[in-house]
Amino acid sequence: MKLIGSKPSPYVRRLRLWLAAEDYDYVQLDILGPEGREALRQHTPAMKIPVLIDSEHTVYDSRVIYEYLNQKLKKERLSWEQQNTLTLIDAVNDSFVIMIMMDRSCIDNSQDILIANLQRDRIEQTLSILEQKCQGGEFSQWQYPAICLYCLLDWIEFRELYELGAYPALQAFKQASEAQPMVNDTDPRV
Ligand SMILES: N[C@@H](CCC(=O)N[C@@H](CS)C(=O)NCC(=O)O)C(=O)O
Repeated sequence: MKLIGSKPSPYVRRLRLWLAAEDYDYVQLDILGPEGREALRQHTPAMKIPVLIDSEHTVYDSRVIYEYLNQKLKKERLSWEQQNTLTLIDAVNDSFVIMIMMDRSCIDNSQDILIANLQRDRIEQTLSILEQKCQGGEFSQWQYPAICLYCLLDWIEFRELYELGAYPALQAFKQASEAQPMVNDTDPRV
């Protein structure tokens, strides 16, 4: 079994943390460099990481890879509420990716323009709900939703995307999660 990813990607890191106790090969690419793009093209027309290759199956998208592996490894069962939480985490993560891509394309993402306003609205709404869920104990077990949340929060800090001072429960959760397996080994700063 082979996971294709990159070190900074929070979508890849979540799977690496969730698979901390499993035996598999990890292939790291620079997806914006010419060699990495060529390698990625061999595995997915969507040109996004992560990609999982497991004998005859090639699986795209972290959520689908999680479902595929969870069915295979029978690690945990998520409630519909937890599935919704995953959707919220993905939504805010995707919004931050759009903001970064605007910035890298020399589009000022602090402007009052539709694409930036939509992302800011989603980020504000979603982080508030995640703060409430965290206060309510929804991330007390180190299951996939907690792992995804940790990867999002640490990536926000790493990329200096947002000031999380208004979300004390999320900050405390992030700090407490730093002792979990593979967190140090997958730190994008190292
Ligand atoms: N929904 C996808 C999102 C994956 C994603 O956006 N990955 C980024 C890296 S963090 C990527 O590959 N971006 C390349 C691109 O957008 O061209 C998932 O959960 O796997």
